[in-house]
Amino acid sequence: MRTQRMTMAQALVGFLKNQYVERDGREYRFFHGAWGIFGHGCIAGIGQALQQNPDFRYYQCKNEQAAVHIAAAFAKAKNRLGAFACVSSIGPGATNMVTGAALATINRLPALLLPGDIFARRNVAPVLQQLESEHSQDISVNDAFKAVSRYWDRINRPDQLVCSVVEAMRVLTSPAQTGAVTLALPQDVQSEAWDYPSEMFEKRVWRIARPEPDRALLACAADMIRRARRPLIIAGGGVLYSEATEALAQFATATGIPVGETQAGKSSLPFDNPQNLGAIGVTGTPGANIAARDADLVIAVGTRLSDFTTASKTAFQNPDVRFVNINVAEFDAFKHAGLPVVADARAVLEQLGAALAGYRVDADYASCIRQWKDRWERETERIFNLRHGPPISQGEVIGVVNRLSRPQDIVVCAAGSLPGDLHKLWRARQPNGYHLEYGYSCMGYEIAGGLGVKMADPSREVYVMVGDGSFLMMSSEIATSIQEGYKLNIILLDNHGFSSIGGLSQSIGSEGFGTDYRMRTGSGQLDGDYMPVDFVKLCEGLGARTVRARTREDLEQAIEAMKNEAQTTAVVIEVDKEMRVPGYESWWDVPVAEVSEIASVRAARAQYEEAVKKERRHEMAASAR
Ligand SMILES: Cc1ncc(C[n+]2csc(CCOP(=O)(O)OP(=O)(O)O)c2C)c(N)n1
Ligand SMILES: [Mg+2]
Repeated sequence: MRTQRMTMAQALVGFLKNQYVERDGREYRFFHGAWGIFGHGCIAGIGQALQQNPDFRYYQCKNEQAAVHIAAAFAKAKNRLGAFACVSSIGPGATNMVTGAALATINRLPALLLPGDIFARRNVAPVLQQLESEHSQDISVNDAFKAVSRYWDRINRPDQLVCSVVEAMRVLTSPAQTGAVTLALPQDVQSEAWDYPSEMFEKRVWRIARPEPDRALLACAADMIRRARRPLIIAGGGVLYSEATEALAQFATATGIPVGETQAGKSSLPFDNPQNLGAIGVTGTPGANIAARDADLVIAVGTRLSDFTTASKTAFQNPDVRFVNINVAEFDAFKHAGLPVVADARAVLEQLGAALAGYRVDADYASCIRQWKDRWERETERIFNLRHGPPISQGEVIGVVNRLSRPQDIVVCAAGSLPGDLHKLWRARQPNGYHLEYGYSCMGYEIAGGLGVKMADPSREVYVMVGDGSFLMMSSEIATSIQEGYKLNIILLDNHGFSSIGGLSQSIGSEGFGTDYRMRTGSGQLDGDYMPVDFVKLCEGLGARTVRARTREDLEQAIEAMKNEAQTTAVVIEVDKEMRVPGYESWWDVPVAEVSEIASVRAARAQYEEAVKKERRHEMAASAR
């Protein structure tokens, strides 16, 4: 066996840079480099290995959490055919990545995390930043990644690496299993040399399969659809990851079955496709939610059926509703006691289309779909043209950004009130033109995520829409976007606090307590003036040319001007947080205090007790089939 004497870290980098994926006969380099921040726990190991491998580029993030967001966003924008590694020192650098790991795993996005770890040799313990444990020497802070990783290993000897890297690749490239993969790298072992087999550094191509559906299950699915009177498709992120958007459009057009899109699935169809009812669930359109309420068959494609999609299990009220779940992940396919068609979304939609030749929904349903769509277009126009303020309404800001962006451009967002409003209102025109991280809805993802999206396809302009709360949590990667020359267009909506949670607080009777950015006063409460934070200066300080807009006209001008900039720019606009986009035909389960001294809480509890009665136990429906 030919071997090469290398450190464990050198071998790891040597392996990663030779990994490729292939799908539909096209090959892609899998890793596009490593993000990270060096410290004593990695500088002499992975840091040194990156230094001597300039063809595996090192990118310097400003926060390790941001690194993982960049990686997850990049993978999402690449439909999971590309990824980054994320490197950290031991201790706080490592645990900063735990949030990002959870985000990647929950959103089913590949990210390889390489936190430094305490000495395997142990004799110098406790080392700086080590978590000591009295009952075991086999615990470090990196054990925290176990709960949030799809694969986890600690490389205690250099030869272990060979076995672990192939497992890591199996999981990262698996459409059903993918998520965060953590290889914890003890500081001493990173620098230890071993004679690695040379084959480890040869090009390796991981084929991403399109698993075919079981024939009997497919026939059963076709039969269930033929018998349905009010079928509805839910398009989840799996439609995009499988690149099944064309197949979905053909299937929906041929059958006349309408489509509701989840946050991850939005942009599966262009907004003006006649079958597209738009957003579904808690942040859905009235048409999609009425269709869900009455549906006798839900065809769930590539969705996890999260509570935002199922309206906390209240969305489907037809007593006879059944589910056909088309999903590459068995776990998701079995949800709601559905018919589990465990297969690739594109393969199933194509074959199901053929099996349903000649089938169409009845004229009555088709006419409902047209009316719902027309009404929603009118409602969107109303919200886009409120002419409220200043401060302007958030819906109007969305309208301006949407109208002035090109069809191929991408809006990026994650947390706050924007995701719900964007889900409803954003008119997506091309696949992946809508990028919402709503599996973890992680404040702080927006700017870092925007950078990952831009890197995945620099030809598309990226519009990052971010609330003041999210911005204050993590804006650091503005500096990185300037450093790397990837342009972001940032629209910062300042409403002096948390419109989303403030609204939620009102709805549970708590009157917005603790959700405004106000000064503490003599009353002992946060009930003073708004905090004097200057977001224009903050953006400028990080290197982004920034303007303040007050009116709709200011905003239009600012966005037009952004188009002529080569580097990251920002516009800061105050929005009226009370001028909310309403909810439509939906509900979300946030349990209200069962007892309280406050009357408004008691009133909210009474309403809650009524609403919660609508929750259904779909998983129990199997016996009725
Ligand atoms: C890391 C993190 N912490 C807390 C939350 C809970 N949360 C969701 S939205 C929100 C407020 C976001 O504020 P902002 O970005 O200003 O958006 P707005 O609600 O004002 O639209 C909070 C605290 C979260 N989603 N993520
Ligand atoms: Mg806010």
